[in-house]
Amino acid sequence: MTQTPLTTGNRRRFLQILGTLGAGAAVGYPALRAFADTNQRIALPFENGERDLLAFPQKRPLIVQTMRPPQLETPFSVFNEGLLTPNDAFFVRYHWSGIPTSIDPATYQIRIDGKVNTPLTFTLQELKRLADPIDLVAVNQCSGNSRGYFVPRVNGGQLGHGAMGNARWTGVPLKKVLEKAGVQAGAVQVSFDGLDQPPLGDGPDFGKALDIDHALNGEVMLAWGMNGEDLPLLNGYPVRLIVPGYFGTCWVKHVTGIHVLDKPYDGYWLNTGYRVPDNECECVPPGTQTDRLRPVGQYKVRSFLTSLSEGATLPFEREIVLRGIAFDQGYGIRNVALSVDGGQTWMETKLGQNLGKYSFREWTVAFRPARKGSLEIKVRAEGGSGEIQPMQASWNPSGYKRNAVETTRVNVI
Ligand SMILES: Nc1nc2c(c(=O)[nH]1)N[C@H]1C(S)=C(S)[C@@H](COP(=O)(O)O)O[C@H]1N2
Ligand SMILES: [Mo]
Repeated sequence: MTQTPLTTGNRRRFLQILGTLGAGAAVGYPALRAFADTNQRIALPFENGERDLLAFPQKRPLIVQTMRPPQLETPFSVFNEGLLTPNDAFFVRYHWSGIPTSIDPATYQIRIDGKVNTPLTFTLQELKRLADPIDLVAVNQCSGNSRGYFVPRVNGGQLGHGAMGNARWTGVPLKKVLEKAGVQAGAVQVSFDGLDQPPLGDGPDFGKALDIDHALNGEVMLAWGMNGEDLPLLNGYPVRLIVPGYFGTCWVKHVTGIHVLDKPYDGYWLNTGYRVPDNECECVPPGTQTDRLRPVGQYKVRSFLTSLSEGATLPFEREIVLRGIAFDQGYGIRNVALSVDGGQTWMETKLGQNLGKYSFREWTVAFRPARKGSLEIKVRAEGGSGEIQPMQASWNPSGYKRNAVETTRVNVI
């Protein structure tokens, strides 16, 4: 029986910092352990932003938001290393600590049932042979990415900008699987569930649904490959859903059940969690609430400076190349502008290689600081739909979908 490896490299180099992680034992999963080689800490640029860096199985040291369940954020410097986020640096988000710690690919199965002509069960091998595999580069971003920057502060994981990542996903279109089973007339949605469970069995299991047309659009995928390798366990091994342009919350990991529904799904995680104000700005006056909410849905256009961090120093009159990334919900980036005077004047940047409309797009621009002192660098992207990042951040009670122009303060000496 082959199993996915669950321990990180050479244990002797690592100090075991925690015994059991997750009450996983309650649902039959053994505990997952994290290791760290030093007491590494990192400071996110907002109040109470000090975090540990720990290495979980198959992961380099990542920013720990919570241990049980593992919620790990990518250190922002990783986004300056390349356009694809390495698997061992890719962020991790779970809702329940009952996560699988060992999965046997030989016995793993996906069941498709409900409003279909033929309910089917696929093994991993069968899924891989079902249709010609496709590759798609797409950003996975949590709707709570950057929540720590909300002012006034909101409840929930105080994330920096590292709850996102860009990868090349390999799999088959969900459409092919649905066609094989034969979707019947009257189908309205498709729901998905994965192997993870609430630890005591009494919380709402994590599940998500897509409208039938969305599920059949040929772009939504069941993926087993990530940047040319198997998915890491913590990113959904052996198969996860890829929903290009849509927030990570519906990218269900360790998919085992696909249910074609003749009425809208009524799961907690879709209908109660992950909602924003149902108005044009998806916002409310800071500190207020509203009952009129809708699902977080698709990304908004965003851009980041990755080559300099807050507080960096630049030599006076020496030309440097500034570099960063931008993405939107799948129209592709049209342009990225940069300001070094706090937003008064803007210069065009040069867009780099195009890995596809759902991918991070690189931008670069040469800059020679002509004045000593502090500088406010701002980046503003325009998506292919004409959507431009707002200068001012809006506010919503759950701290979702931040997409305002970000500012990096540096000093010229
Ligand atoms: N099975 C399962 N899938 C899940 C979740 C989960 O808790 N369980 N969390 C979702 C959320 S909210 C996000 S943001 C993404 C994160 O994907 P990652 O952990 O691979 O980065 O997974 C999604 N898929
Ligand atoms: Mo998320």
